[in-house]
Amino acid sequence: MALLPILEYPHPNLRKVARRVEHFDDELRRLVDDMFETMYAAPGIGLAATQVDVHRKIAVVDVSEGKDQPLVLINAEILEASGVEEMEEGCLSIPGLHEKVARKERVRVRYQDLDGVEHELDTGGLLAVCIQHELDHLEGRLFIDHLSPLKRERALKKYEKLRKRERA
Ligand code: GNR
Ligand code: NI
Repeated sequence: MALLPILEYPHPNLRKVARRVEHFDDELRRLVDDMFETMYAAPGIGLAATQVDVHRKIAVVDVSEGKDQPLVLINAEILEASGVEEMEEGCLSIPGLHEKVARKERVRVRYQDLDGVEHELDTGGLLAVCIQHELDHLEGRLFIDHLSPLKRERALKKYEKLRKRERA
């Protein structure tokens, strides 16, 4: 197991679009193990492969209180989405910035597990928001992309200040 470095905004590779996973092998298992370790250590409730500079459709999620409900989503797609929900989001790739984002309230997701077996999941609440956030990363999108131009401008200025303070 190993902690992986997380890319931070504005790293250009955060904009890359991930490709499908074709081989469900030991290399994939090792990467997923390392992604979980990195996510739990951060700590975070989700992590997309894009954030660790691997451009494959892989995301790990655990929104449980006890951090004991790991979920691996490979080649995930949203089949159906409904409703609207606003939630405050953060991102390990934009550390320190938290903004309200409007997302779909419920999603039906089709994905494969580590063995390549297909599953469907119908969910809402924090898990639905987190899944949408992670699938966005795999398409090169960040939560700030969902803000209005004005809010996004303000958020990025805030982030710049946070960064400068951290470097000082
Ligand atoms: O740890 C995380 N918290 C979070 C809170 C609200 C909505 C989404 C998230 S995901 C984030 C971890 C992360 O950056 N995943 O890509
Ligand atoms: Ni994120």
